[in-house]
Amino acid sequence: MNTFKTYGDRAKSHSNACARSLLELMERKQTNLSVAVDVTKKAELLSIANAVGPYVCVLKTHIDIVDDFDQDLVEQLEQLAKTHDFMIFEDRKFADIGNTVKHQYGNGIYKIASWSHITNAHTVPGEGIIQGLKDVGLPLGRGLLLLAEMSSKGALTKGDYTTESVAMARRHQDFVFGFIAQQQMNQTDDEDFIVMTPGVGLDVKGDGLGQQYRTPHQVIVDSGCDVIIVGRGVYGNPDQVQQQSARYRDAGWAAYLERCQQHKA
Ligand code: S5P
Repeated sequence: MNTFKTYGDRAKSHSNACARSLLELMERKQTNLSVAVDVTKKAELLSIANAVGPYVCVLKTHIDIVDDFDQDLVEQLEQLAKTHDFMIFEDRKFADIGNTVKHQYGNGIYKIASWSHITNAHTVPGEGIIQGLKDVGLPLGRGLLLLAEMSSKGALTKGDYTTESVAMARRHQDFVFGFIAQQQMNQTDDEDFIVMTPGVGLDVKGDGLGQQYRTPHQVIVDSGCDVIIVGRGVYGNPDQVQQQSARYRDAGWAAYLERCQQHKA
């Protein structure tokens, strides 16, 4: 069992620069909400990013689903990240050999490494994927999350797969600062991986395509995760984006304060 530390305490002692920036931001802005903006039009993506900006620590993108992607979109997203004080996480889920992911991360139309503070990778190809991404991302001060567990029904990310993924992260802590997972992954008091958790919803339990939702309370208090990732729960109703982001921010932060309180008691 780990000694409990606040986001602020962790920011002070974390060895990974990207993790430090994120934890400082969460403490400063009092939010552990990441919004996943999975929309296909540039204008809509920018409008949602602007509306949720004040409430999030991280804005998560799937840049390859945007029909009218251009360089200006990236520049505007970077500007919004500065204005509202959030980090950008391109959810690219790299899954190839090291040499290929180097190009996918740094080159092509999207040049992800040039603008996305955080990205993520599957561990299925083995450790070379981390080294390849690290060659490109570390000199730019970027950070990587490994997909240790997925939220969807029937996911194969369990048992030895998850254990091995954590072991890989442990060997690359200068670049890998945490996981996409459904529970806390630290095994000793020295470890401080950040766990960002998708599959979060307050109103529904699933989406008919395998997604499974838990509440912010279940994720933060019961499972000890750090950041809630919410997509359709926030942007699903276009008239309520701001209200829903405030609602999820409040729920996520209340859950975090409850966890702090439990550990003080
Ligand atoms: O296991 C996972 C990992 C990820 S990154 N399950 C997920 O749902 N995600 C992503 O989180 C997914 O790609 C989507 O962008 C977001 C969840 O969206 P929602 O609309 O279901 O909240």
